[in-house]
Amino acid sequence: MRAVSAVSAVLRSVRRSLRGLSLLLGAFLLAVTGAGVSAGPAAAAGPGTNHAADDPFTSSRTSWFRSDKFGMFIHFGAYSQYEGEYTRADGTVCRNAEWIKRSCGIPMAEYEAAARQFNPSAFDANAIVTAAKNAGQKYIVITSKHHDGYAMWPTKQNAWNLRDHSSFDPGRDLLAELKTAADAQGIKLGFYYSIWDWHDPDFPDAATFPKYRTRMYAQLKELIDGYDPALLWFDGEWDTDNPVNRWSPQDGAALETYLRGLDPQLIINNRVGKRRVVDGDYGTPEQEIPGAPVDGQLWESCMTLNNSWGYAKHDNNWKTATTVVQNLLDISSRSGNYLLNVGPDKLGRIPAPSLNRLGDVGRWLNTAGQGSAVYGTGGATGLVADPAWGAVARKGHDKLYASVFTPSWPAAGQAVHLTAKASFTVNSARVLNSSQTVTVTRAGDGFDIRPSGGATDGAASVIELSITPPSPTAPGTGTGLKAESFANTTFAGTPAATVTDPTINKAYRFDGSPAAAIPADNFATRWTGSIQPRYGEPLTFTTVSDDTVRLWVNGQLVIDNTTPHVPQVNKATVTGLQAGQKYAIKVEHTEQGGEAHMKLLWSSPSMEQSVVPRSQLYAP
Ligand code: FHN
Repeated sequence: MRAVSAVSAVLRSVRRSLRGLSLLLGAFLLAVTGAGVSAGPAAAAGPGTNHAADDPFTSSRTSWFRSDKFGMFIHFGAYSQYEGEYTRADGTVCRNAEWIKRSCGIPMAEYEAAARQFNPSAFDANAIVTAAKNAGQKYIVITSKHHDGYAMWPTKQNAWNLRDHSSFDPGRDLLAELKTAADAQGIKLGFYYSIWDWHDPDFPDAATFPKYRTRMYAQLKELIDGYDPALLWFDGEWDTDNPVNRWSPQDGAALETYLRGLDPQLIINNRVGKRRVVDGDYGTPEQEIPGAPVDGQLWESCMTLNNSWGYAKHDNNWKTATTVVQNLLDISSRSGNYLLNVGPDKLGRIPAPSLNRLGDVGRWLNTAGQGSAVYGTGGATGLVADPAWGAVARKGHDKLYASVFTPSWPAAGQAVHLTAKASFTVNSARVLNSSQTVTVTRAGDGFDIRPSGGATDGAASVIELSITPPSPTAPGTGTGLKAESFANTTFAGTPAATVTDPTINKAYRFDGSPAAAIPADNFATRWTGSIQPRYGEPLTFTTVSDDTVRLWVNGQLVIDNTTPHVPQVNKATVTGLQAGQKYAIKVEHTEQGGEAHMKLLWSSPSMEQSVVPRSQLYAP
């Protein structure tokens, strides 16, 4: 083992033992205080288990992900050997990338023979990480195993992998090289892993699927133990056939619990389950950009640079750097992440058109602090309307970054209008990368922003606004709400458990419940007490619930979803609440069978969505 990897292996084993200690500590504190700590969920299960480890919107565990914003997706595998083109026996040419085996009907034996020739000898981990870094991409997610089942690391679970079934140097470990290079350059590394597996003989049959699942767990443990990924990006979770995909919400819940038991710091996407708001830590819109922050979940938009995920030599339909910059600004302004893909060729080289565009994007981000409009930003869509002329992101307490997309830059003497959705003042404004002046005047429902000069860039020009936004009252001294849980769904009789709940953030899933004495089905919880807003603004409450939820605020029933449902989001906005005052709140949740979830989040023009924090909740 090379010295570097020996050191990193030692560091990983130290990290693993610390994980074990934190889990023991967490379990101990949970037993003593009932409040629990975000040591991450032990791989516990059964009645009394709440699988929600923390609030992904605010936890230290997800802090890097929420701040880094921009990542590189890499689709690279045995399919890359074809470079997107396959000539059938009848001479017709079939084109696809990572789906080429399926889409072009390549017999498995032939596909395996082609994989034997796979030799990504030119794969240069340092160059790839440098390309990501130069593009301003702060994390990398590479396919460790796509739908074809071919593992890009020396897995011990089968011989269908880059070490045992290729022409690649058996002394090399491509994922280890990437991990070393990423660590050296301060880039987080994550792995894509497809649940759906076209190659594993045990996948298709219900009787043998458990054997596949066991191998899958073992492979994921290999990846975590061997490479210490910061993130796992699952895929191939959807209902499909050929082969039939038996992956279920229960499978997703069990896998998520298993993985968080291995590494409580791991970030996991929602395709670990069935791509729902209750699965994993974040949603994964693909080839699209949501028009607003996603309710109830962090999110990351993944996109190709051309039209193919894997390398396809015929596909030269490249997005321009301008499009990429504007996508990134739109996504950041809506509190999302952007995972932009490259598909290395069969030798492992990122195509030049990809590198050129990524380099242009990086230059834009590195110019005159324009990256401030992306990194570490949150959505401003509470304070201002999302403008048609570009995107507005908020950074910290007093900065808005208004990025005007070049076609909308105002003509001489003209202005762009910014619609305010809350009361704030603009104290100063400057155009980054320019000495021109900017005048900001109140106008109608907001502000007119009038620059004195021209656009600074072909993609977007950034106007930094220094503002005085509404200020919050000091954090409260709350410790949570009174939670009375019943071993029935009608709140009848004496509660089986009564505690002070610091937050309403429950992922009971299929096996858990509010207390060990309460079975996993047919239970209810009523939370009562008072809530203390920190802003005197319209307050939007978001619930994520399964099976039913009712929410009263200040005596008003504002959410009333008593039709038993699968995980569902409900929202209600309450006006007239004063900052610092306490208002009665009551939440009723019932679980009638199957899965159970109950999460209460809030947001306001000045406050991005998060689980309502303990400090603002008071028991009666
Ligand atoms: O089928 C895959 C596809 O090949 C690619 O990996 C994308 C990337 O998100 N995911 C699936 C399609 O949704």
